[in-house]
Amino acid sequence: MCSSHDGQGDGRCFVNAGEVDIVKSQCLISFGSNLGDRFALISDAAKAVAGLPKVNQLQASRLFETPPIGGPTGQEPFLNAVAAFDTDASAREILDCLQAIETDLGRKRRQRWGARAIDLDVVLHGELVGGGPGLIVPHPRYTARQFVLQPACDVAAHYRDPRFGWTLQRLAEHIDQGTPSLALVGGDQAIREELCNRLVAQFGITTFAAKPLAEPMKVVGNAPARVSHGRRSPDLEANVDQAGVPEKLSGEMPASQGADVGSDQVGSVICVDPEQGPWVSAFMPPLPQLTSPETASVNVPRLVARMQSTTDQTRWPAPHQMWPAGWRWPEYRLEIDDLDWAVSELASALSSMRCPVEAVTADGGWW
Ligand code: A4P
Ligand code: MG
Repeated sequence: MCSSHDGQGDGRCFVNAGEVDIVKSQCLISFGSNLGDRFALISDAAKAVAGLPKVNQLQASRLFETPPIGGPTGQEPFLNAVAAFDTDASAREILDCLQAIETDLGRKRRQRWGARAIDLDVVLHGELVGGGPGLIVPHPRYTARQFVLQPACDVAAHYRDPRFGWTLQRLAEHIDQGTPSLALVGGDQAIREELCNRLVAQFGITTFAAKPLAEPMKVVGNAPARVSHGRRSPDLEANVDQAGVPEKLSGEMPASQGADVGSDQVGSVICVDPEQGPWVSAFMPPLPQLTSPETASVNVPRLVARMQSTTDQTRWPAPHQMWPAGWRWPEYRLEIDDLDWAVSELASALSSMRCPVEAVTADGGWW
């Protein structure tokens, strides 16, 4: 999509404008509306974004109708779409512009995840993993949302998530396979168990508790592996579950980049009845090699839900805290400051992996 002579293959390109090299990023934004004249609102929003001075070559997806996921009951269906464009504006500048457009179009913020005239989010911005106060990029929830991923496949199927490197096409297909499922990682074991207990009690979701392991483990590449000071290869092929599947674990990063995890963070292989429906584990099961057909198995979590506590001072944790180097499995970022909210968000994430997404236009020319 970048028109420069000097594409970097990483979502950025450099355009030589006389003396100065301007870095252009590939940006993906999402549109949602489920209040008022949805079609007029969403097309006015797309026109306004396309008219911004630093937005180049905007391409819109088809428009899709989708049932509301999460939030108060009784909401109308959404119209959803995405747009991809090149820009030399920062993600912060784009968000500021999107919020100004939302305000111009009459958005009132009454209730989180409540019905809204127009919602404009920054999904991806080049290689950015970060943001600042009030800005999180990549968007923390998009990896679970077919109402973002399906439209994204129209115009940005080849974009890659900078955290784990998968294309959006692969991510959309991955979410659609197997069974909606999440493996909780990070935070305290007690909180992960508490979230699972509440998911069972409130939503009847199948959950798996962690079994303590006999020996300390660390995460290497995207999988738990024995802690060792020796050569890496035997460790990378170790299976953490003695009674488990003889699946080779993948190890794409040097062991030194593995994230240390407590022995309560990894557990045994998941064994789900294919009819059982969505599940959540309070631990990280061993993951198959990324190229293995086993990635589609019902026993493999679709996403790793990384739990994150925030404070007023650090609403925005440093990116390395959220996404330590070495992870190669798609992630979902979950704030756990409010456990009630976190439980409903997990249930919504599972629903949004399979929410029906119906195209209502033949192409992206609706605006
Ligand atoms: N913010 C942080 N990062 C970003 C980002 N990357 N892009 C902050 C946009 N905003 C970001 O957003 C809340 C705060 O998020 C803002 O202050 C902004 O600085 P908001 O738009 O004021 O409120 P919201 O949209 O209700 O909250 P939130 O948490 O952004 O909700 P989501 O994730 O956008 O989900 N079901 C269907 N079918 N279709 C939908 O489009 N959307 C939602 C809302 C729920 N269910 C849906 C849909
Ligand atoms: Mg929003």
